Amino acid sequence: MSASPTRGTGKYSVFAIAREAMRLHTGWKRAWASPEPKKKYKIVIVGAGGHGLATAYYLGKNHGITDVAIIEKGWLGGGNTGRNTTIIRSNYLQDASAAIFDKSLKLYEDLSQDLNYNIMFSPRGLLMLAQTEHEVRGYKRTVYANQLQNVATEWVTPERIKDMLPIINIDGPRYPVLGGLYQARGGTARHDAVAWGYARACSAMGMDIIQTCEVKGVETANGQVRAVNTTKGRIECDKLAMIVAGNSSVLAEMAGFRLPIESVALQALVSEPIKPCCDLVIMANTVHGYLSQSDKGEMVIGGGTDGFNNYSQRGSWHHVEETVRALVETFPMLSRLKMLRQWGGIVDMTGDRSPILSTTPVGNIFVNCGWGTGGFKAIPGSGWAMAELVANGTPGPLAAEFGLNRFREGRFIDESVAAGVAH
Ligand code: FAD
Ligand code: PYC
Repeated sequence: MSASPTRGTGKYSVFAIAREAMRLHTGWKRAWASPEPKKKYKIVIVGAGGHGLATAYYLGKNHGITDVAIIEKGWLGGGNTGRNTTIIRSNYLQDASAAIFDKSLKLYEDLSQDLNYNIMFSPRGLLMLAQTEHEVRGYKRTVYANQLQNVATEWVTPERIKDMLPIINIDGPRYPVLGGLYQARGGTARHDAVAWGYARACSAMGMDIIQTCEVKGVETANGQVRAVNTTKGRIECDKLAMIVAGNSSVLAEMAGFRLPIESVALQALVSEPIKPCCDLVIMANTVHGYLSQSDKGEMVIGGGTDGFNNYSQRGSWHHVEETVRALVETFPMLSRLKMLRQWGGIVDMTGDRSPILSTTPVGNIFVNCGWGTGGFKAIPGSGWAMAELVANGTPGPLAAEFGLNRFREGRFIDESVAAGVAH
């Protein structure tokens, strides 16, 4: 079934399932290898979240570079990639954002086939509710901008919203629903599967994914990186890509430069499972809440970020209450649900709420961070653009606007409204 016992698993298919069924599923191979690090790699990527793994994948697929290690201090996908609420959309305002987020959405549409791994992409439709006049103006502006960007979104009336989603109360006394920004191609995917699918493909290409290996130091000389010092020893590299989300400032400090990033926890929670009642992804940004229903039937719910900077990867009681209280006027049925569990992830916020894909003051170090509360949807597009940047040493068209120099030059890409999550 596979060329090597530790690299790749052969093609997943109906025939493979049938064959394994015949031999009681004893023939499946591990989806990715777990090697010890080599002394040196051409490219070392720190962070085996979605963005790090996707960068590695497109380095191999688009640029033919496979001498790559992806180093992860915990387990792959165990950071924000495995902690998010999986919303995928591309209804951003600025042209540079629409380009990278829509590229990402297009890659998501075929990703299961491309990776030969079911990422459970579910383009069920995404609706952002307008509950103040200010939001009506803002979202209509986004619809017009999206038309110019060839991103299909539309303005929908409260009556159509009620038709689409019977559980909604559009006549709330404080925040009635005045309309919404709808993207039919938006939806969700299984977050772990995105990480696992990319990891399997990277491993099959011969790349090393090294888990439980923390980068503790970055060795530089003459403005170039030489090696990283890790809990599994020193690893040399020709180029280093730092893709560590909420830990980006910590890594940058090791290499001797600063990033305009603040780290803060974003929390989410799920309810007990119930019958299907919500086949859209809904964001209610005025009240700071959003929800969708998982395949298991749980209502997946999130709110705004914590109100203070922190590195906490856990939930807090008051957040459950605040978030559900905010949503109950518009979704009264939530008041009758038991909440099952909650968690948090450390998100990496920039001042303009747009990401950084950039060269750095150290010649051969590249950084990808600042996706903040919204980077799950960007994983394929970001990986594609970052691979181009790392392979060529200069950004391609998708990454060009997202360099660090924009903060020095005042060319902000303001997406604080489109981010859709209160910070
Ligand atoms: P991560 O997945 O965090 O990966 C970074 C990795 O780097 C981690 O695994 C970490 O362990 C590793 N690392 C850090 N330091 C070191 C070190 N020194 N050495 C080695 N490894 C290191 N986005 C959306 O688009 N839609 C959503 O619905 C959505 N909901 C969210 C809900 C929550 C509760 C949270 C927390 C985030 C949400 N996001 C959402 C944001 C999204 O999850 C992130 O933007 C995205 O997952 C970031 O991916 P990443 O690969 O950059 O980071
Ligand atoms: O970016 O769409 C988003 C999002 C929704 C919830 C958290 N982030």
